[in-house]
Amino acid sequence: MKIVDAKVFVCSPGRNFVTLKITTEDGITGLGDATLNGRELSVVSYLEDHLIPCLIGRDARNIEDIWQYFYRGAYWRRGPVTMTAIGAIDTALWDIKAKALGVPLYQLLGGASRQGVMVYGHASGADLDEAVANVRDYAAKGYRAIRVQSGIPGLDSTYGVGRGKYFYEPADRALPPENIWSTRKYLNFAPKLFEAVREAVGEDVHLLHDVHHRLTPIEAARLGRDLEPFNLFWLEDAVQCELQAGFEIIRQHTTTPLAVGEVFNSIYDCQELLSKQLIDYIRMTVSHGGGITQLRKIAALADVYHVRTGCHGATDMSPVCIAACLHFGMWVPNFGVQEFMLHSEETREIFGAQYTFSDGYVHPGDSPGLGVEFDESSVEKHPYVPAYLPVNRKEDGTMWNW
Ligand code: KDG
Ligand code: MG
Repeated sequence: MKIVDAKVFVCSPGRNFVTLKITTEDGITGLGDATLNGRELSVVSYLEDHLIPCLIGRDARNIEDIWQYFYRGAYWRRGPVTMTAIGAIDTALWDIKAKALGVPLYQLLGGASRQGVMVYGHASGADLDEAVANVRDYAAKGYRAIRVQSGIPGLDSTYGVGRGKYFYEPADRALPPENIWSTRKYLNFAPKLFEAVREAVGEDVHLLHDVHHRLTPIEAARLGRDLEPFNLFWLEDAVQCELQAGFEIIRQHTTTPLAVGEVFNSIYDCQELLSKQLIDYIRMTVSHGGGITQLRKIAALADVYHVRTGCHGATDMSPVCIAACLHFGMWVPNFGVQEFMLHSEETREIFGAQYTFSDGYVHPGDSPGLGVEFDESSVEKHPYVPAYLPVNRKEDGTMWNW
């Protein structure tokens, strides 16, 4: 089953998406998401200039060998650009194989381990009252798990807080805007937010929170401890994750479960966190984590250490990546939760995805492959636009994490 064509499409139906389509000699096509928010064109070049010329003519059935060829074969390993490009090829090849065998992808991975994939929605608000109202709204819609973010009193704008009720974090179509951050204001406010949310929705709903890497380990330890009464499902990206030993400090002080990994791209990025049992959920996703081939190895390693999956699934991953995560989540034994947000209507028109939400769970559908139909003819209507997420500075102007 020779690969005869591989094309990269860039479109911007509200956000930029990079999509790889691979075609075999039998006319079977497979899709991969190659979107790397704010650095999209670097992956386009990596695919078009370096990988696709080496891909044409290979046997699409040899998914593992092709993964190893691109990973081991290049002198330069790892990194978000490389691994997103490899991930897109890998996902497209799994899509092709499942279509060739006439089964939904989760069947090929090992079959269904559950009836549906529990997802978490994003409830946020400009202030505490609006955030609480939106959490109630998500609970009423049937979400069993809800991520809660809120504007912080005294700070003008904070990344992670939605603009619009369901579609948050649109990248700005200009150079990156600058937000101002205060750890003191945040740490004083966050427990009040979760106290109000618990009071509003009770104990049954899982609550999650994303810190976007903004604390130091001892600050994160304090936050984890202060949030213990509100029984979080997870506290995400509490600190920047380059210094993995930092997590030991957090662990010494709190039983709040920790999630990390949306910016990881290699199994070596999480090996220490997993083997030392420093986290509870691994956030790596199919597109940035080197595809399904690497993610299933990471999940197997995580399982040994009681760590469960929680794939990144914000709206800067296209429906192709979300579908792949949902198939993965149907099968993976140590599944935790899947992030899930509504894509814009224009995005849903271009990427006809089969997955459906019901009662807090999403099912990927049962058509062969990923279950995503990509409408190439609409791509031209939505050309690429340079766009960036904000950067973060402390109140005195010092550059900070987000
Ligand atoms: O591109 C970055 C976003 O996907 C990210 O900031 C969203 O942190 C995020 C999340 O958990 O969804
Ligand atoms: Mg996050």
